[in-house]
Amino acid sequence: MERSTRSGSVRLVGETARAVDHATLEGLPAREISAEIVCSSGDRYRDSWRGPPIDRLIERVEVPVETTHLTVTATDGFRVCIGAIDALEGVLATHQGGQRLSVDDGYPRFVVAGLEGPRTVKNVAEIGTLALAPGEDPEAHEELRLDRGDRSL
Ligand SMILES: Nc1nc2c(c(=O)[nH]1)N[C@H]1C(S)=C(S)[C@@H](COP(=O)(O)O)O[C@H]1N2
Ligand SMILES: [Mo]
Repeated sequence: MERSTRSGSVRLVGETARAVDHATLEGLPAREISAEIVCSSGDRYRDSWRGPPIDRLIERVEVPVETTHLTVTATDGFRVCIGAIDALEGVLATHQGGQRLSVDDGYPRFVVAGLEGPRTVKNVAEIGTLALAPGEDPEAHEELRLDRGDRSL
């Protein structure tokens, strides 16, 4: 599988759906945030992340008014479910520390300041909206443990 080129796209799914290809992503107004990535193994590093803001991206589709959470799914099936208010503060990073991310580095990567490292989704393929009932568990909509031996989550 070719992983070094940015030939993919990111699907936005609300009431309507739309794909934004990687070339388009590069040309959108970007926001830079500083976020600390903390892995549950104890490793941590702080870096700057720049890319199109999630709030501006998702407004390219019709967002249901009942939306409480956003799901962010990667090409490898990894998925997080984040409260919409927090998720909208994030970026779909195309750059890390001023350097353009490669697909092997996780391009494009969902990052929110304060979000735990394991929930910063690399190689985002889809951003969707979800309306959860009060008391419903967002983690039931996540896929953090892929069938891989090298995971330290
Ligand atoms: N698509 C995808 N994103 C992912 C993961 C993954 O397996 N697939 N692992 C997560 C975990 S557990 C961690 S700790 C961080 C690791 O990020 P790093 O390589 O920049 O340290 O990526 C997160 N994002
Ligand atoms: Mo991790």
